[in-house]
Amino acid sequence: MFSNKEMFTETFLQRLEMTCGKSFQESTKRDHYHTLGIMIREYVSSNWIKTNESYRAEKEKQVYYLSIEFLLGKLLRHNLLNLGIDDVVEEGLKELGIELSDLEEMEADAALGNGGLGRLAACFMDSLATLDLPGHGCGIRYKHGLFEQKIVDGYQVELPEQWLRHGHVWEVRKADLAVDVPFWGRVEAINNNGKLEFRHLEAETVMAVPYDLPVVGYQTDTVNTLRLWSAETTPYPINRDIMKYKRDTELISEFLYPDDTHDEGKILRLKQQYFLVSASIRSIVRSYRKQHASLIDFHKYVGLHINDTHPVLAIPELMRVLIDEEGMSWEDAWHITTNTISYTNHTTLAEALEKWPVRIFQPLLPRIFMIVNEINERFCQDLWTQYPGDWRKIEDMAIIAHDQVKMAHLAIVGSYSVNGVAAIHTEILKQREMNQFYQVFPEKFNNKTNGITHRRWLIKSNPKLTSLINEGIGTKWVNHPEHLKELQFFQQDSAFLEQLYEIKQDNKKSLAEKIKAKTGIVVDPLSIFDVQVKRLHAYKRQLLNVLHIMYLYNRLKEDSSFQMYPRTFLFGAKASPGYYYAKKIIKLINTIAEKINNDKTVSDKLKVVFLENYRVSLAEEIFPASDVSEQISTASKEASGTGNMKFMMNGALTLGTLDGANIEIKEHVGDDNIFIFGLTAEEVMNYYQYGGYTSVDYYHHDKRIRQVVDQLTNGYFGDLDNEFEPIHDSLLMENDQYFVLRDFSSYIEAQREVGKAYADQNRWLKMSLANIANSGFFSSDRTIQQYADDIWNISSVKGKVR
Ligand code: 26V
Repeated sequence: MFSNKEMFTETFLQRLEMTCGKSFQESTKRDHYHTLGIMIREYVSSNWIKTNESYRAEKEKQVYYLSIEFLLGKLLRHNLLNLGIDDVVEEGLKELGIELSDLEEMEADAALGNGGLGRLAACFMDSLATLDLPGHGCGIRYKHGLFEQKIVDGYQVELPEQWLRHGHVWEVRKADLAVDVPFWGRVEAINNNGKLEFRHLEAETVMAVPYDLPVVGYQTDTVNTLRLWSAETTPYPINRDIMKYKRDTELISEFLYPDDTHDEGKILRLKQQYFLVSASIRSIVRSYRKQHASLIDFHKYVGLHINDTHPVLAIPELMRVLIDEEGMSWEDAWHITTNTISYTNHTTLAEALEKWPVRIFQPLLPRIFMIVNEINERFCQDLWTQYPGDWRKIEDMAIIAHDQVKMAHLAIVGSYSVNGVAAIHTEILKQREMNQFYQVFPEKFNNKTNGITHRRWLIKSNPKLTSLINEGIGTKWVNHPEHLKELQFFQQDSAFLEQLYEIKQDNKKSLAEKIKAKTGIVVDPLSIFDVQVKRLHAYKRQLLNVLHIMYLYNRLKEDSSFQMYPRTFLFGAKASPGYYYAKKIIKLINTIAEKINNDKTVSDKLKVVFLENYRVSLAEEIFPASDVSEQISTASKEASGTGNMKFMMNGALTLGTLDGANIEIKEHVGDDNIFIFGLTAEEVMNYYQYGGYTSVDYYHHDKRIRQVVDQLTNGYFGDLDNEFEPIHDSLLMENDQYFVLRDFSSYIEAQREVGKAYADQNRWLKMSLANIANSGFFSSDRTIQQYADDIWNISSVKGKVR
């Protein structure tokens, strides 16, 4: 049906009538979108079935990527591109007077994630299928993804996200494959001929129903599966209060990351985690059992990867299945489990490391708690043998201590591989945060620097740049992105550089139009587009960026001879609903934007725009239109960053600290093609360890700092009832935990260099080209190949399949 334009239009019209029950004349864009989606899914389904059949026939080892987040975004154009039918479809639709881009507008972003961690999982799905690797995703089908952000009077307002309102055309509900997941109740031990057996009684059972999404690889027949679980009531609940049971059950897959500041939210979060792993493992084991008589070789055929600690209950859950359901000994079960599970750490921030109070964990998951307890006791015994008498060490490293279950400790002890997501992050894990574990299990630790799929973040989102690259170096880079390096041949080619310039300008104009339409603000595409888009967090230091803008504004107002290249500062960020400080920063950005954008005396130099509701689909419009990539986290805090890679691949230059993957970006582009400033991770960690930083000194000794900090509270940007006092206090009273003032002067300096470099267009274009040319390393294809080779031990099934 997609082999040529005519066949496509004919089938499309037929299907439209069949699926929507309307004539073409009556039909809407939504009907067209829906019909096209169904056609594509149908087209994919025979390869989907074949892929699964061949995996079974070949008994290929399968890897399951367990993640509480999958930030997929839109799938229509992505699927068309991967299937290689985007041109046929686009042209066919045109014949019918339909614009493909209009249909894309109909699709809601699948926003089942908060930020980098969830988007990484989505990029990995794409790379696994494209590299013909037998790897699948397991997640939760949240009814409401990440909230929709509105800015009202400068403040963030959260609305429930409604991606399922019109259905999700890519999913297939598989009600016959539902599994039961038990909560609460009690465990009874029975002596069966001298062998202790455990039964979980009086549990409240939830039915997990899978919804499968096909994961289509690029130019390959491989179609993997992303299985998202939805919580439903079982047909025969034993419960007294049926309404409460229904509410409690459906709540499990209702929202992504409910607020967990209170116990009720905490229980729900833990329920979600067990729901995900238990449903996934039950269904994996069920299909495994159809192929294998026993589970004794399970680890040879199945890998379970846990994306951060959220799915770490996979460890005790697999133990439970092997012991309670398969009747294995603890030792056999432990051997299998610790050869099945691998774990990625995504942060060293203490407040983000998960711990669960025993008072919540034990009653909710009584059997799982017993198993975690046993794992802990055996681990502590081992430590005692290795470090006899060292109570302190055992207390520090225990999985359960002070009535808390430490999920990261469980993850390290119960898995065979622990990886960080950028070289420096892994070093910090090994040498600092997880050093005690590194000493016990050095062989487990390894690095896998993150990557992004160039198919979405370059080919799909920046078609003009893609064409230019193809004209220059052919298309080999599409399958082997390291070939982007060949673009360096054009360093001296002024015609090529000129085209690169034109493309960036076109992309900036499109974004400028969008900004005008959305906000009414007019921005000049000839100004530098200086962009910071990412979750809002103190450690990412959006505040440093804002203070610098205030500084520029002050200079412009006070010194008529002050020279600067015109700039447009763009922000996009969601603040977690309970994160008070982060919300203040959003209000601050909007407050200074209001004043600056309405001041005619600076309007040819400075604009500030906060883009509402930052999400995958908006990101795809921003990266191609950016000149400067703000990666200004406090060194040592950003595990990797992946936005930095998306900017680079689209020719934006990084202005950043020596943190996360910025360091590797610098190594790949060279020192001359990046702007680095600020403290090193080493210096930051030394300050934390030994003290020596007094933010107030910087305030007193640098009048640029004094001026902007004072302006937070003196009404300069409008009289706002001490609105920004908490920010002011974080800098001066709480000694500026993220070293904003410490790095301020160095940042101003680096920003000045950016302006100077941009003013020399030829120099800038060469730098930009060097960034694109060296971005191949940051393709998630490279990352996933490393996971496949070094951690999972799986290989391409190309040729082996069918
Ligand atoms: C979560 C939270 C939640 C509670 C408030 C504080 C806080 C701070 C950080 C986090 C992050 C959790 C893990 C995470 O999302 N890590 C991100 O993973 C990306 C993919 O590996 C990586 O590029 C980012 O640097 C890292 O922050």
